[in-house]
Amino acid sequence: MSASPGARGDLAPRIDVVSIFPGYLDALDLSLVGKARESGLVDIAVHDLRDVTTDRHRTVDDSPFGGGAGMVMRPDVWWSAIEATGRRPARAGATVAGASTEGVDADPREVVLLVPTPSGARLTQPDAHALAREASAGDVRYVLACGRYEGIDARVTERAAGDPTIRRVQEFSIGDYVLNGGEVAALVLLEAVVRLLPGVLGNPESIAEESFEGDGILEYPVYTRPALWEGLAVPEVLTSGNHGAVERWRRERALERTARRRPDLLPPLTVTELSRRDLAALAVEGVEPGRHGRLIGPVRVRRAEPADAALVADLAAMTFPLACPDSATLADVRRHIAEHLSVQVFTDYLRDPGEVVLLAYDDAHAALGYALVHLDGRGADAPAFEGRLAELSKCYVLPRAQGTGCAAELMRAVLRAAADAGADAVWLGVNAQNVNALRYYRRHGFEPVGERTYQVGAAEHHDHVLLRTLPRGVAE
Ligand code: JB8
Repeated sequence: MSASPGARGDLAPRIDVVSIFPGYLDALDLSLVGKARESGLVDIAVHDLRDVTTDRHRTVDDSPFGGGAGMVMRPDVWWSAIEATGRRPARAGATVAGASTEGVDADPREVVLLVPTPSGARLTQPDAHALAREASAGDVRYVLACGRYEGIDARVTERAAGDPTIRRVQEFSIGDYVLNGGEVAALVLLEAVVRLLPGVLGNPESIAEESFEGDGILEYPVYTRPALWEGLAVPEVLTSGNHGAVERWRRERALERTARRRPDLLPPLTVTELSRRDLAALAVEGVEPGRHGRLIGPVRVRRAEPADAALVADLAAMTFPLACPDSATLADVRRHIAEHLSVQVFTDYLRDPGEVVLLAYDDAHAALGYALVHLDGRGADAPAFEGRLAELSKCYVLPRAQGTGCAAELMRAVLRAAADAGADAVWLGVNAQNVNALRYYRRHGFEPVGERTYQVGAAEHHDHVLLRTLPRGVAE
């Protein structure tokens, strides 16, 4: 039986790695990848780029056109090296690994050129699966081109992309940091892909349990003997023998970790694929389904900056109409937005040290809500109050974030900002028909103290005036 049943017979997945430091790739002799190579499950060859040079100094670089620091790798040298990998004969699978190459035809497979670079697209677990699947189909081989210095002359990938023997050029990055060259990134890609090749892992089921697999969340924490170590006990559920309870505990820890450490991984999870227990575990971390069924949170709040003016004006224009009573006309609402919620108006607020604009957001949504606090709240409609008064002029969240705890997070930040600025109380006006907003303010300690009229376009609306005192000298 062939170890790698490919479309072209028994060719093992092949990767040629080219580098000026082939020694970096010695690690490919070790461990799981080393064993996979020995048993013929994968055919990896490492080449020294300098082997294709013809000058006495074996030159691979030159100074950059347009000036600047450092050196650039020469396109002619790289192209020779890529072409040379095709003259290495294809090696069959497990049965003839390491056989003589004499009298064997050059490798017939199409090439995928893989180029590690900080400017490439981020390599993900789904990418690793796609490469492993493609590699085992048997009609493609890979060339991994490891650059150094300031990188490889850009015409190499351009030339490769236009070559009929090259299926694809894939420039990839392993993360947002800069290495001295592509070798370590190449090792990362190889390790991620080779372990997914058929027959490489002893127990392929173990893959499904790992981080980024299945629904793409982080893995739960793991424990082994001794059950008590350095005064630290293994979580009791794991020694209970109750498999259902173990499964639930692991799922909760995985969701908890993901919400805390990698909230960016949550958006693909939707309400339909989450159990009530899942949702409860996420709620503990401040993550709740929004109206659109996607998860929102953990919600963060920050001070908006002048650069956020357009973002805040958009939020204001989207949310204001929803807070108006049915009697408001579209023309009046539009006039109000144009006059009082424009980018210019918010730019002025954001530059004014007497105004605080807060933005609620989460990892996946640029903005979820905003609040505007006038630190000097002694305006015409202000209630009588002995002490320093701030006005909560605006406090809105997008409909999709309603019912997620976003508004509560925003209110906490509002009260903290007012208290930090020395206010003794915060007041606000709210449309008398906006029962949801009234309930929300009452829930956060605001009490009705009066009435006022509020102008929207040409129409006068009836507002309740609410007041909440702040605990003296405490920011929290
Ligand atoms: C020169 O950070 B990296 C990376 C850095 C590099 C080169 C390739 C990859 C070539 N510097 O992924």
